[in-house]
Amino acid sequence: MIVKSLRAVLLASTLAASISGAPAIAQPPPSPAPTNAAMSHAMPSAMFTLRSGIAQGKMVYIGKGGAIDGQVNPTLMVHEGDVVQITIVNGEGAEHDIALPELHAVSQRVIGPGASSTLVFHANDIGTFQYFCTIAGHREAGMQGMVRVEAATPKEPDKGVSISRDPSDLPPPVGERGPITVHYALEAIERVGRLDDKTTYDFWTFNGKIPGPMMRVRVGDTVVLSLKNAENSVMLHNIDLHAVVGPGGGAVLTEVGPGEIKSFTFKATQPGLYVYHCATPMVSNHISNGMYGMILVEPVSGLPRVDREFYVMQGELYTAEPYGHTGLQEFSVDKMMNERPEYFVFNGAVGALTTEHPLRAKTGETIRIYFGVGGPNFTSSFHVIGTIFDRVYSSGSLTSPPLTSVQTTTVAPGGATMVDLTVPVPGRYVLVDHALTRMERGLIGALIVEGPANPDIFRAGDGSAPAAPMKH
Ligand SMILES: [Cu+2]
Repeated sequence: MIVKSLRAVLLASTLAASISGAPAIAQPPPSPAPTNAAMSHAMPSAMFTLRSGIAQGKMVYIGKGGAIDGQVNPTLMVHEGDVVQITIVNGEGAEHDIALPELHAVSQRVIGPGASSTLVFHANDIGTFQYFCTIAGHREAGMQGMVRVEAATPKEPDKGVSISRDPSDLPPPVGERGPITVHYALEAIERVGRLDDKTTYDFWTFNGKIPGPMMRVRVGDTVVLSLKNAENSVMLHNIDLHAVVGPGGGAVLTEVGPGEIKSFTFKATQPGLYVYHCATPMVSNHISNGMYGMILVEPVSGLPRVDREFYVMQGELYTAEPYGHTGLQEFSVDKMMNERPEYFVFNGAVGALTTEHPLRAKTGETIRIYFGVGGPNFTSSFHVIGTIFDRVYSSGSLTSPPLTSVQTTTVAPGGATMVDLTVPVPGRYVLVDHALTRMERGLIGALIVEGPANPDIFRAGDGSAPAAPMKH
């Protein structure tokens, strides 16, 4: 009778996989259990262990480990598509097995305390399926439960780590002091990060963020700069600083392979706001992938004080798939050679300065933005919608008098500008490159200004027509 019922199950189990678990001292079934070669290679994505035992006077399966630990005849929750592995352990000594005939799966019998056996099946259909012991009378005595297969939750694409530097992450003013020696340690880090919601990219960075760290010294300072290339990098990297007077701006002296570290020393001879970047060939590729930042060399007397300072850089990315593609975007050398970027970004990623790190200030505060273009190729027409720059230190020159009352300022690739503004009216102001098509490719930032309304300067009309129509 036992043999007959087991045979019935086995005959029905055309896809059954019966894999003995260690220590497997299970007695072989009366006829060989069919195996599925493909199945035996599949890695289980849901695993359960059930121990036979007695509970409330009944013969049962008891969950062992995980969410089912200690539960009597637990319901095993899995997802559609899971490769499910169930191990049965003989807990009390009587002969048992476990079978799911509807899923064409049955284990070997376990005989004697501690014996175990494992079955594996694919949960291909959504629904509820009975498991039970096929030994005569055991199911009726209590050894039965359910496997519930639920719809698979769609896998969220990997969002990636943030590579966007917070624009308020910059050093404080140098202050009143004479020239000193300043040490900076940079590290070239290649990392997959968030380019957009649902889009990632294999960025190359200085210190893991875009832009790289802002350095801030005084004219006359001596800078000792070390560049390490991370152990797990694939590429060579270096650094070329536009504040440096010397061959390659330091690039040759700092070329480092993975795991290497090199340093060089330079004197900050001229005040200004300067871009730095990696200059390893193909240079434009290294820059586009995120290897740019700025160094501010303050004049002897320092800069006029302001209430808030921000650090923003613009760049563009050349990806194989169009803007908006979901998943990992690959670099496209063809698009780069044709100067056809898919993405334009402030601080490395779409949304970096809107959802992630918007700029924040209060009405009437003096606001300064250190703005640079990493590029590598596109000039920015930098503008903050709804404001006028009080002062623009064009081309990052801090020794020339600033332009005043400027709407939009041109910033070259590998160039910078320092702009001062005040915002008397509260609201959300938008940072753009006024080549506004680029807004549709990710180039947008937000300056959120809080404070009392200022109707003298800005207010809504009452809907009536003007008393004196405009004459031409
Ligand atoms: Cu590089």
